[in-house]
Amino acid sequence: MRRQGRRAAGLTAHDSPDSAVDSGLVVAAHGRHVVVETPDGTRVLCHPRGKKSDLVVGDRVRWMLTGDEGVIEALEPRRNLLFRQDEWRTKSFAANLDLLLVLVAGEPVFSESQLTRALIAAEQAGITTCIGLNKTDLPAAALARERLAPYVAMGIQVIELALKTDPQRSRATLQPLLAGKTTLVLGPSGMGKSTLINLLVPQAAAQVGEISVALAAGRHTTTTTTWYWLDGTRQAALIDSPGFQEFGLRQIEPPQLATLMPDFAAALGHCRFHNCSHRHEPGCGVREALARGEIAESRYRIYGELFDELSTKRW
Ligand SMILES: Nc1nc2c(ncn2[C@@H]2O[C@H](COP(=O)(O)OP(=O)(O)O)[C@@H](O)[C@H]2O)c(=O)[nH]1
Ligand SMILES: [Mg+2]
Ligand SMILES: [Zn+2]
Repeated sequence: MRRQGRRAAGLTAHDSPDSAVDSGLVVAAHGRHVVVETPDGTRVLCHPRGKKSDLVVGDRVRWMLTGDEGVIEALEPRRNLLFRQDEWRTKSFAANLDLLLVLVAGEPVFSESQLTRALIAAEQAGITTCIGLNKTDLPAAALARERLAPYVAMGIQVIELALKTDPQRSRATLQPLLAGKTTLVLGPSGMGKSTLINLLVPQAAAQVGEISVALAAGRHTTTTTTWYWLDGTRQAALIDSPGFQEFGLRQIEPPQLATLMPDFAAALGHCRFHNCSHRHEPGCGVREALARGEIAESRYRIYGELFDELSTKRW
């Protein structure tokens, strides 16, 4: 009753006398169940005020304890948000990221289209990206390395990992990259995401268990985005997120596409037509770059597929 009175009076966190409204970090979210971690590391099950909830892992919130549980009072402005969007819905991965790490491998063969989609979404969201080539112990790594050459050339960091067969070297490669950052790990299944989490987060299983208890929805946790601290001082974190398949990019307008692909962006400004689609127009700087080998054929093919996909009518 007292809390309601204060809210009705329009008081904010700053003028509440006993700081009943606290800051917190969303470490798991499943529908209207949100696990919030306080600055001292306590985790509280919270529910958003109101019907609609669009909170995601990585969100900073203001929340208030009511009984054993909490109510989310406000969402702090997001630095960034990584999401995918198909014709029907938007799916958010996480917010306030420093790095997106996309895991790929030679076996199973990774989809370059999926990789490109993730990189484009991150570019649009203003998030730095890195590609982790895992399973470099396998012969198939040679071809994967070749397929990644265009990405190295366009300035994306590509690191080599053998998470299972050379965990020590892999950890030594990853640690400086991840230090002090919030990193989202994405990758098609089979690339080694779980191996990576288990290598870097010894308490991973326990942390997941704790969250599934808090969410009271154990059966859902494998499909839930999860936040893991990498160190006791809680400076570095990994976010494991499912849902890499069907990476829709409907948030992007077709003319914007080339500007979000660094190898294409470098060739822009040399086209005869200012609204060049880089598909068939004469005097196209992008296609000249393709002819000179500065843009890889695979990238040009993926660009064309994406351009068509984003150009079709939505319904
Ligand atoms: N040869 C090899 N296999 C690996 C490596 N890392 C992971 N694997 C294997 O690849 C399979 C998929 O790994 P997992 O971590 O479950 O992939 P996830 O589906 O991305 O979570 C498992 O059988 C792992 O043991 C590696 O560096 N080399
Ligand atoms: Mg897995
Ligand atoms: Zn052009």
